[in-house]
Amino acid sequence: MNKHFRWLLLLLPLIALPACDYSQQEAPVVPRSMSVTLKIHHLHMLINHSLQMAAQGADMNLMGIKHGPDMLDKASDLLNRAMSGPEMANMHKAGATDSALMKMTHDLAAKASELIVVMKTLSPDTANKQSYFMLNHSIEVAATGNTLIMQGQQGMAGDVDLVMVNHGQTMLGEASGLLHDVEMTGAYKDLVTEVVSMLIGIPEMPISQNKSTAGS
Ligand SMILES: [Cu+2]
Repeated sequence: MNKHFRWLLLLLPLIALPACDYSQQEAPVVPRSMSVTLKIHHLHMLINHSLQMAAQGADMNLMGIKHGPDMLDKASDLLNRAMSGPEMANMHKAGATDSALMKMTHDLAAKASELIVVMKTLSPDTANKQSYFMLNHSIEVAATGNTLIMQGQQGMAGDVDLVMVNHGQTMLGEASGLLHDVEMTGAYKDLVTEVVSMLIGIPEMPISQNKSTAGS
């Protein structure tokens, strides 16, 4: 056996050890100075990801791909986990209930879960499939744009932050362009339009809010 390869085998358990240890630890203690706004923005990003998964699941339902329902269930699970987990409960216990951003996040989650319920009813028999594909793509694009902007706003990556924010804005523009081009009218389009307009509005930036919300 090659000498170096033997060394590698010996080292493997050592490399794995810290990872195992970490998984048995309690959740990391959140510093008191952590911005509540930043935490809500991250929960908001999880909602965005849930919407991205849901849009893909809805497309799969329309195409009759068997993973569609599973994907939509996972999207619902993630949404519930983000909104009903101990992290959100702790923020509410600490009195972070009244902020505009908290309200917006709850409104978005409620509307997203309403949309996912309807997405679960889509099937290859659904009429106007092309319009549904465009609407689902609009959701996906808007959710991605929203996340890019919030990540760029965190000020973690110097001059790249602006690239993130700018591209996020481009994607939000793309999402509303897609909506505009969909000729189909009705409940599904209305619901998608409401979710997309919520994703276009991001009222508070973590950086500018850090001072006012720190320690709360
Ligand atoms: Cu909340």
